[in-house]
Amino acid sequence: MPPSKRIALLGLILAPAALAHFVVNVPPPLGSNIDNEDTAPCGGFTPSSTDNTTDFHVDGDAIGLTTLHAQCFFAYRGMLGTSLTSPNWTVLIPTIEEFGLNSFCEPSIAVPSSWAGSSGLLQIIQDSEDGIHYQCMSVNFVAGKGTVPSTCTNSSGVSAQFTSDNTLTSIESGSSSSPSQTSSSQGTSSPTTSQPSPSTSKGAAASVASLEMVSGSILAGLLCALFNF
Ligand SMILES: [Cu+2]
Repeated sequence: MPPSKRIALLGLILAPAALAHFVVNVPPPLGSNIDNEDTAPCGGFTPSSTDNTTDFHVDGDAIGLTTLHAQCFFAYRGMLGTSLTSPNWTVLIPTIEEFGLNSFCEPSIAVPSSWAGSSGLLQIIQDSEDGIHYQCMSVNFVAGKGTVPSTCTNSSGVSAQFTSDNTLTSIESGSSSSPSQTSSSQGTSSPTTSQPSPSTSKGAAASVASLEMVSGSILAGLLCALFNF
């Protein structure tokens, strides 16, 4: 392919994808930068006193994001405090496999009730075809159950299921340095939160997803080509 044509094609395809691999919308993230999104644990951002800190209800609150991958895995974790020196993450729900682009809402993610009254961090890790991406949110944990904001939605064609993913499992076990860490939310225990609830027809979602995975693979290849210029 001639270089000029290749660049034009890149421009077309990269226009929507240059923003990020995924962006958390609710609660607001520490920050989002595609260039650093593969930097653990928070995509290159560090919590600070000037962060936009929002209340997060321990008995269940919403986490909404936008994904630019047609298929990926998500891990949801949280911790008390904001020091990333030796973070003690707790896995909040089993790994989710998500299909479909754009908005994905987990309406009711719970954290240990003992966290109410403390500040902390939430983290989402995305395992997608072009790598592992991180976002964190600075929150105040508060008692009770939150309501789902109108900005936390599922785009049409989005579906999700609990699953396991070796990459995310190894990240989770690697950072759980303390064996005394509560493991109630790991693996086999049934989640205390509601199931991911996108209510779409699986057949339609699957065929759309497979098409988009093809275009996604092409995109990933072109991204690599771009950065090798
Ligand atoms: Cu990506």
